[in-house]
Amino acid sequence: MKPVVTITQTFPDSAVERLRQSFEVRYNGSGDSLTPEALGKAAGESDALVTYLSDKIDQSIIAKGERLKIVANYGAGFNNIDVASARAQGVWVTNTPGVLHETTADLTWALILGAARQIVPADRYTREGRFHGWGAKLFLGHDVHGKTLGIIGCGEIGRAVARRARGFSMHVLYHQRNRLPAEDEKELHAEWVPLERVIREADFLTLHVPLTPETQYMIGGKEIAMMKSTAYLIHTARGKVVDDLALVQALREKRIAGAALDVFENEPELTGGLTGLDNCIILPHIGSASYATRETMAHLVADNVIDALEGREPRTLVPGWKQG
Ligand code: 8YV
Repeated sequence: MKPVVTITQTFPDSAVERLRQSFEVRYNGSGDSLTPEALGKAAGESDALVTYLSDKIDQSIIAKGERLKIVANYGAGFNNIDVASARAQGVWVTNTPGVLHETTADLTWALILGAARQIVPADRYTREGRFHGWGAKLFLGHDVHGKTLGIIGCGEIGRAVARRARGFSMHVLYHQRNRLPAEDEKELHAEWVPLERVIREADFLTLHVPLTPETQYMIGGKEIAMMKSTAYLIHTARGKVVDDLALVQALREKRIAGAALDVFENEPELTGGLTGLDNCIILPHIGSASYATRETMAHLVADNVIDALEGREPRTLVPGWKQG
């Protein structure tokens, strides 16, 4: 009997086919996530689960995985998985580091530029036939070049965002708990500052921390109140890092210039009031969504599954799996 691999959501064909060569693949290509019941059943019947950020792999699901060897997450973030429970049961947990940071940094920059220059409302205005001639005050925005970019979380994605800032002659401030080595700061032209300073001084404040108990609601009403009134909040990390209700309130009262969000607090549900704001761009969590990157991510997931099911340690175990 071939080992069973369940893929819980849509996945690139080439990676599905690759897994089918050696395993029995149960593939949910419907576009809808599995229900918790279906997920539990799949855990009980599979040797490997390929999961997504929308699959909550908690202790109750892991406990059903009697023959489960690996939960291979299709994404760099893995806050959807109870890693401690998996580890306690000897189930590997992997993610996809090293392959999506440049693509997510590109999207972050699309949001920085899009927010500053009102790309979305200006497009809407034009296509609605409201453009009747050039206007000196039409869609005035803020410059990006020469401004201060504030980065919270300077891992792979934060660093890729910082590197791009050089092309815009920006001053880059960053904050994270562990300061980067001096040579990295030098290469990135980035200056470490305390959290409060990065929030207060940024013209564009961009978030790149993972979601953990420490980072949940790291940006709430108090922090937003510290931001410049001309600043933008750019968010491509995990929804719950920001208190969306506080953000909606601040945007409504125009206490900051705007926001651009690829993620929301209760994804895919939109926080009340968000859609009525014209100073906010909202995207459906597409940070890593380029053809090439999603393909590369999928093959890294497949590598991990193949490693685990052939008895080798998977190549990209999540941080913390080994340390416990
Ligand atoms: C993934 C992401 O596509 O990698 C991440 O952490 O947020 C996205 O790029 C998403 O997690 C799908 O599971």
